[in-house]
Amino acid sequence: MARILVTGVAGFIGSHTVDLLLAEGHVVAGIDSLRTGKLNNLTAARQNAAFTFQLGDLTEAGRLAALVESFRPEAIIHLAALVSVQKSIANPALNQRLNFDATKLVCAAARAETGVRRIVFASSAAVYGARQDLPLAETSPCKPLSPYGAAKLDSEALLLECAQTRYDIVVRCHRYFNVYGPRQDPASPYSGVISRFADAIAQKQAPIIFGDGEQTRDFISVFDVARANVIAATEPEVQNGVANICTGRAITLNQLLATFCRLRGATVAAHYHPARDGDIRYSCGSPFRAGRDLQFTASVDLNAGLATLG
Ligand code: UD2
Repeated sequence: MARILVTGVAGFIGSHTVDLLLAEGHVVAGIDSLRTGKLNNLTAARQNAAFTFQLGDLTEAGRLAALVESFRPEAIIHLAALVSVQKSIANPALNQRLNFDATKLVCAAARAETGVRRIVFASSAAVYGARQDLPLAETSPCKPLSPYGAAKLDSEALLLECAQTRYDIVVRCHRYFNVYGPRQDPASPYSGVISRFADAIAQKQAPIIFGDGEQTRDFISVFDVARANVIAATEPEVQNGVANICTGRAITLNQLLATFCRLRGATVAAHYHPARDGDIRYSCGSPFRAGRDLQFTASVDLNAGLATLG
């Protein structure tokens, strides 16, 4: 049993991570500003006496330090973020505060005397930019194309530097690929494509495909992502490092929609819109390093994962 602090706990990935931590018997404190997170995502967690929730913005002066001081976590899973490439372009200052300054505060709060021994950080495949050398390995050069990707890459560097030179802590940076699953909010045009397709099919509307639908993505279930987070935060042998959290398998959006239709017994034709500016054509990660470093392999196959959606 460990004491774990989760930032961004009411978000899509945060809430699944806390559910798994609690199921495994850990004691969890969570903080979320509810800027995009939702209290509803924590309905189950909040009924568990091993969970405490704090509403607040962790970048407010002193807030994170006070929480670490009072809760005394052994590990911090830092998921709080501005989770949108497009919003990071529209508002670089907000991106800097939520995606980089917050990481600095997590580093500072994890000084040795507070007892924090591990940090798990939500990085992103966005650090790679539009690379052609697929599957993407962690050794591929990183050329982020957005403030979001740049802040994630800078945060990784800061955390690893902290771990190597200043603090007695282990840092794991998780480069998530395209995460999907229950509780992903379909509300914005920039929400994850699987949540958008699921929502359109449920509303009996035509899903929108940007471009020709032949772009590929490596979709990973949020249940697998939560498991990777829990392993990285709690398994004793884990060492510093960066790893893709992906399946190693990619499909096109046209194949994705066809799979959806087959599973739902629906017949829907997509509306094809012009491709989005800056859209990456092909994306697929190598899962090798997560297997080697964390003994983590994605286990939810896409058909089974799509079936868990409402
Ligand atoms: C994902 C992440 C993003 C960043 C990036 C790094 C999500 C939601 N976003 O962006 O945070 O890490 O990867 O490369 O996981 N699309 C449609 N119809 C829709 C919505 C999307 O065709 O209604 C297309 C979209 O143009 C893109 C693909 O589906 O080609 C995936 O889009 P996305 O927004 O789910 O994720 P992505 O890969 O742009």
